[in-house]
Amino acid sequence: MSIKSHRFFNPLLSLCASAALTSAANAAVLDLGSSGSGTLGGAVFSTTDIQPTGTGVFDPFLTVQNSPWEQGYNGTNGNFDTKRVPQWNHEITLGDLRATTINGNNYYGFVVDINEPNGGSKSMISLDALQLFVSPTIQNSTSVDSSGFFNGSLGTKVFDLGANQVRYNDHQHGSGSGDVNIFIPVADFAGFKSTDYVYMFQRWGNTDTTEGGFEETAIRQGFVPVPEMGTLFPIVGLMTAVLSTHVLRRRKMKEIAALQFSSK
Ligand SMILES: [Ca+2]
Ligand SMILES: [Ca+2]
Ligand SMILES: [Ca+2]
Repeated sequence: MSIKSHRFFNPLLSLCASAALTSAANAAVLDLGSSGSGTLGGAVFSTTDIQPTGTGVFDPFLTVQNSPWEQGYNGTNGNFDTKRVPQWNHEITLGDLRATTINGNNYYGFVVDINEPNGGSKSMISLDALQLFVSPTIQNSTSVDSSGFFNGSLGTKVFDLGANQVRYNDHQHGSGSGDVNIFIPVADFAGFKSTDYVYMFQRWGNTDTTEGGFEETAIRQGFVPVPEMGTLFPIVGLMTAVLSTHVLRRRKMKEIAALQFSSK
């Protein structure tokens, strides 16, 4: 899959530089370090330490934990290494997701609270598989390959990290705040209904082992796109409206950038 830098992140080139991108013949590794960002297969990954909701409550729909590696998806059958079923590991629907606009592109955002031991080599963790499926019906599969890796279907696959990996160095303290944002293009979900179920499968720890507490994933609350002022004022003040839209968009992008890359 292709790797490309994202213009949205240009103001933080120093951060991007810390996210080392290496590419092999069939796989790419996005190393976020403890503060970085990048794009893999159309998905944007970035580090964060902000709370994923305005209320400060972390509300995961996917919880996995095992060592030295772990996998699971947000079903309610307790398959694989899922934990705290069903309260914090359960189905979600497409209508539950919230869109975030980054550099003019719309993404559905997720935030992962990683819980690895701080310090030493154990703070490293790798995301070695990430797949998203959409289905009008509840799905359940425990199909695995010879390595024990899930290889089943949970409906229509709309995103697959493939052989690529994301690495992260967990320097956050405990649980309850985000570590890594995952932004999946909204376009990947085109044609599905808001009532359709969305399944996210994750496998961690095959490159950098998993230890410590849960890896928990929640829906990232989105940002309301700035409306076209011209549609609000169709006749009067058209030029003013265009200028206002430009100013508002720049302001919104600054807000997003500040939230995404708030200092640790
Ligand atoms: Ca954490
Ligand atoms: Ca680790
Ligand atoms: Ca862990």
